[in-house]
Amino acid sequence: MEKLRIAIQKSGRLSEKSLELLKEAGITLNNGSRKLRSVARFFPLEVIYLRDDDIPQYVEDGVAHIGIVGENEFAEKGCDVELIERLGYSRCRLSIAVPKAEVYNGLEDLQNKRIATSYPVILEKYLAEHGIRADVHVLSGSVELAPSIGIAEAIFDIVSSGSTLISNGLKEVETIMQSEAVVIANRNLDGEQKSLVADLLFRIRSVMAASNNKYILLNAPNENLEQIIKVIPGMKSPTVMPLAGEGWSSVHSVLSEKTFWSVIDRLKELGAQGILVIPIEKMIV
Ligand code: PRT
Ligand code: ZN
Repeated sequence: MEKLRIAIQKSGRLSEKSLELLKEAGITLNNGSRKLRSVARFFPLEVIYLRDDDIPQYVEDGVAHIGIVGENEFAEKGCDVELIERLGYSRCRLSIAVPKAEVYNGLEDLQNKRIATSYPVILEKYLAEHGIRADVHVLSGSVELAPSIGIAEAIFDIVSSGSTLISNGLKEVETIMQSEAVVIANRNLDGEQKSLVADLLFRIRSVMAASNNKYILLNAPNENLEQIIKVIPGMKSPTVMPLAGEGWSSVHSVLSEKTFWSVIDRLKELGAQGILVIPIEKMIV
């Protein structure tokens, strides 16, 4: 049987989470990421480990059928591949920053300035769209040092917490894109490869849905039962069972992480008691 080939980052910010995601999807690899490739047990999958910069091209060329990469690399490389899933981890943004002491009133201030970056394609496209002519200076690393050593007046780089900017005396002035880990796929997969991708995505989505949701159990006073059920609609509708003690019911449901705290507050107002919240291992969506 043919194996699906997936490219993931060899070592870096995406590696650990990507391997963990495969593991939670029931895919055990026969060796660690120190190797160049490994073969999965229990699923016809082969993993190849690459630098993240190279992944879009390998997927376009079909050397790997799919890959996990930062959306920023996907956008920068401009390869003809399809973005098939967003994974929600390794989130960051790509922003323009200038020295802290500089007065900044808007994009016009960047006119004819020199901007250092490792992401020239994304930056040039943005500047062109906004009618700004600047000198884009490509650096492969340590971009945030550029202003202090006098090789650029501004930078365009990845920002996460923002502490790297602060420690280099810079301030973020424009956010150009948001990024997260994404799955990209070759555009010319055959039927068997497509069906393996669909199987893998199904597992990945079940893992993601489980981590985005919690199982909740609570005791509800019958007089507020209807309102409580409205607050926690669940996957279909909540399970409701009478309690031995009169006037109370036990309610079981699934809650989204996003609305979690506001729902809990509302449930308490409605007199819910004994609220238990339990992590979900897998959720078949
Ligand atoms: O060796 P290889 O080429 O594979 O790896 P790499 O060094 O190019 O990439 P790596 O491992 O650093 O990052 C991989 C991907 O993680 C990036 O392409 C982004 O999609 C994502 N990501 C998420 C980040 C960050 N967060 C991040 N904080 N990538 C880089 N950073 C760097 C940033 O460049 C800056 O120097 O962290 C610093 C900023 O962090 P804060 O928290 O101080 O703002
Ligand atoms: Zn890289």
